[in-house]
Amino acid sequence: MSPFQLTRTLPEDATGAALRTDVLRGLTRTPKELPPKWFYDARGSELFEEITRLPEYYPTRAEREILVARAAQIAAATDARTLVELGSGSSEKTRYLLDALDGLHSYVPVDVSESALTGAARSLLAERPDLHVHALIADFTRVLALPETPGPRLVAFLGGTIGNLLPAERAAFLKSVRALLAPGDALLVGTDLVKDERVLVAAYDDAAGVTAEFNKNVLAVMNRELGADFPADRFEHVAVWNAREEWIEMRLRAREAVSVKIRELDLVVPFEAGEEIRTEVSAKFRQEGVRSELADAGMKLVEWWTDAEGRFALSLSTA
Ligand code: AVJ
Repeated sequence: MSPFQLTRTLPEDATGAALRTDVLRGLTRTPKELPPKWFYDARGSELFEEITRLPEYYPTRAEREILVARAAQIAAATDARTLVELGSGSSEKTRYLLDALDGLHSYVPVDVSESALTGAARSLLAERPDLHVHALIADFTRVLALPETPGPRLVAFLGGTIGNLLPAERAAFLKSVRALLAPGDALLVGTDLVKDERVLVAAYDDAAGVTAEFNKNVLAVMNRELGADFPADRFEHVAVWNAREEWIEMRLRAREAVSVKIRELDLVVPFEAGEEIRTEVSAKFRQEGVRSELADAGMKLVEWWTDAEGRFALSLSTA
């Protein structure tokens, strides 16, 4: 029997309540905005998987290249007995770490998606019946309580998802992660790097239109979950590089004036022609910025690895 435990730290209806709050707040303010986490229903997760295979979307491949090259070094440097993975999703790239960590006792995947957690755990336990998998249904941006598993711990936050947090949110998040670390524990973070604007924009506005469909999926989520009537064909996908903030912004732009009803919020949301909803910020980093953000949260950057083309970085830091 494989030891598998699932702990729910979110109430069953937390997702529904959070969606209502975020939509009410985000669509009644100026400019309009929505948090990117609402892309990821089953369809959105499928579209994201498709994005990771697009020729223009390099981050997934670049990060995989680094993990393949550095997994043994990460294992030697951390000696981790517990791997905690924040926003684990399908846990696909985690395999390289799991395979390299010889003395690993426990794997703690943390995700808001119960289906992603159980699916990933099932296939993992088929291969590694010795491993203790303690999955947490939790929002990684909230303060976490981790199960009692043997140290040292390695906390991994891969994929560049940290770039979805705004600077103040990132600072708070890194402090809460720091609070999870005991002496000897480590944090592994994946960050996409600042590069040529054309390369960045193409990664978020692919020729096949998959990212456009992914972006518009949030409208389908609101239509289904909140009884809204967003006409997806009257919105267009926009991806722009914000050079001052050094982040990519995805937006949905109303092609013409439109008024949207959101039944479950008892709300009518008017859009002027050309008005936009900012649906995602995806920050791009430089080594010095990452070092100083980690330092501000009480951590020390000890390794910085990039892919051969210098597009993406994995950084290892200690408490
Ligand atoms: C999964 C958050 C890292 O920001 O690049 C991909 C999501 N958005 N294409 C990213 C995403 C548009 C992705 N992260």
